[in-house]
Amino acid sequence: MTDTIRYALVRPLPKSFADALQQHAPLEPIVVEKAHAQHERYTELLKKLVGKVIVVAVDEQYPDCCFIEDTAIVVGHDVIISRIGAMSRRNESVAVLRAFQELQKLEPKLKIHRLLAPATLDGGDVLQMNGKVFVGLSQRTNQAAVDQLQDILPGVVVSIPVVAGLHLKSVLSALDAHTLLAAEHPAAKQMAEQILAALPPSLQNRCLEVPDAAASNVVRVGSTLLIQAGFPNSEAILAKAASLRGWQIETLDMSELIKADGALSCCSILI
Ligand code: CIR
Repeated sequence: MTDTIRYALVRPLPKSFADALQQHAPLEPIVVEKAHAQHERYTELLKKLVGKVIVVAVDEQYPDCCFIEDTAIVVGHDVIISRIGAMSRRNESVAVLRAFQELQKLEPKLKIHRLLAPATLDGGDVLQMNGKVFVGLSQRTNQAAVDQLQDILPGVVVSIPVVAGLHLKSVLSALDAHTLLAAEHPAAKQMAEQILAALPPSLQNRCLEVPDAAASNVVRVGSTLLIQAGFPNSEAILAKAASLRGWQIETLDMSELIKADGALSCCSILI
């Protein structure tokens, strides 16, 4: 997460969203209209907070295409188009590559790279914090992707085995350069310790825990912190952390996207 975000890429939620991949069937089925409204509110909020929101056209063949975070990562001026781990999602990145090629006309410093087979990587496994790029080795992201990223971004990539959740950021995110936010869960704690140990040393480095896994993934745009609605105990902790830093909180109800394992960060790429 950076402090000055100039662009956000989003992709609308398709009508086929009920067929999105799910690790476990939810108790209640996805209500697509509600999911659509939740995603719209997320997009409208980004439009208020970010200079320019680029909307990549929806593609009904890809029920998961609204989870655009998985298709690319941006580190400084380097854009890395990923090769998504799930076969049914792999070609979602084609339209995102085109959007970045268009953006490159406005921002010629952007350099576009592509991960190549056998690498697979989902952007949800990539956590950027204080100059480091942590890459979760998960069911979706493999060592070949880490190796290719190390060549593209020398000296900053650190791999972390994902021991819980779909992605590294299913149970973790960066609140600020020194504060990692993690779910109160032994596996999240284990991954958080490895991340803290690899950060540039500082007495300020710490981990803030929240009781709900869904609330551990937040998005910060400048001084606004986007958090999940519906988790009051976690919200109280996040509200205090935000107020200490002089930030405002915006709560977003993403209940229907959570049913398809979507976290808050997964619905945008912030540049
Ligand atoms: C999937 O299984 O790929 C989607 N249903 C969820 C992807 C969520 N992505 C993310 O949090 N970055």
